Amino acid sequence: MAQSESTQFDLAVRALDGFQIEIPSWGFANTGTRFGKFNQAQAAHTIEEKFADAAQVNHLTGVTPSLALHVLWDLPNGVKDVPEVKALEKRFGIRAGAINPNLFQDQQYKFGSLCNPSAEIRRQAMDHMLDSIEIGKQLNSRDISLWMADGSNYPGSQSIRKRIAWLEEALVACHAKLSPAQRLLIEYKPFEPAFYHTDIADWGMSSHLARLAGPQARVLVDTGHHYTAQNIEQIVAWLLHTGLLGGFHFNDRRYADDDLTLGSIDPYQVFRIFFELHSGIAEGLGNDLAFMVDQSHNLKGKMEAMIQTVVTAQELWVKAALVDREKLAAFQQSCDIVGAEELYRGAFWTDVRPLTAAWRESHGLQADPLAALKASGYVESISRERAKYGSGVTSYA
Ligand code: RM4
Ligand code: MN
Ligand code: MN
Repeated sequence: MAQSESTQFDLAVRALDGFQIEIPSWGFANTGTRFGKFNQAQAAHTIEEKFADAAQVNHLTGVTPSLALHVLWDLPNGVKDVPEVKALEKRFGIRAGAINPNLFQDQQYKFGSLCNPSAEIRRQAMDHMLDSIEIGKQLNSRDISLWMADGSNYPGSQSIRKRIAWLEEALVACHAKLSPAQRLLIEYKPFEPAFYHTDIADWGMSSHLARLAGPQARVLVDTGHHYTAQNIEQIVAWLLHTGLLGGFHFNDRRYADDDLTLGSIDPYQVFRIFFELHSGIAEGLGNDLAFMVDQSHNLKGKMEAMIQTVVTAQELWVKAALVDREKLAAFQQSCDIVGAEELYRGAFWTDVRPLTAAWRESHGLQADPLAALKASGYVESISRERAKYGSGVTSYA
């Protein structure tokens, strides 16, 4: 029997009330591919502008109260920039989110950071990690989100095992500096910018490092950091089961780390991941997950892309919440394949947009955040204001 409308609305409310998403500062900046960037008039150039844009997204969606920061791009003077960030938090009503150390842009990291054969460069990378941990402490931000570009391009050119040992040593030392409220999230990526081997290439390596580093370390799953056809929901299920799942960088991909907006290529995959999360959370697992966005809006308008992402995430989150897990368990137990599959994909095919719109209205928000953005004139106004920057862009963000 199909669910009644009121059952669906109750499930949607419960799901959406508990669902918040962190957005990244670099999603508002001019970013691009290794071939180039297409500048946008609306792009944010300063941390103040990034906070302003994040506040606008939160104003329109009501579910993005924090902004992930990249140390080099947002706090170029390290801890000295903390007071400015604190002032912005207050002014815009947006919290500083995960702190992302940057161990990939400086020239000395050509052959790696925490895995560099040079002890001196490893120490510099470690100093940056320690600064990042201190920034996190001062901003009361829970997560240090570590992604490294470390790896090698040619077989035989580096000792894979020596680099494992250097990394283990570094992460144990980082963990020892965390406050009890902090966590270390370890992100993996199979390739790029290194093309032969990446030092943390998959969730097995991240899991090992997290376990070894200590109890406050967890794995970060960036949905774009998988090979084509990899079963990401299975990885998520394993990480929930082992208690090692720390959070996500959401985006979508077609070929590699494309950083497209969430659900734009394969919404069913996001649904399948979300279903695993709902069922894990219902069983008391993964209650402290960080849901973050990591996208690069090279062609799409930045504000529009961010709002689309949040709205899509909410829609897929509700769809996954609609799966009747008790019924599904019964189908699974009796090995009724078609029964189980029809129930599962039935939820995916439900049009939940009226439910998400009703939830927004019941929370004093506009039913359609994208239309509300258009009507607000915000994009035109920041584009005019930011015309003063011209078209020169020097760094990735
Ligand atoms: C990486 C990874 C990191 C992000 C950088 C900019 O591919 O996804 O999380 O900080 O890109
Ligand atoms: Mn990422
Ligand atoms: Mn990435």
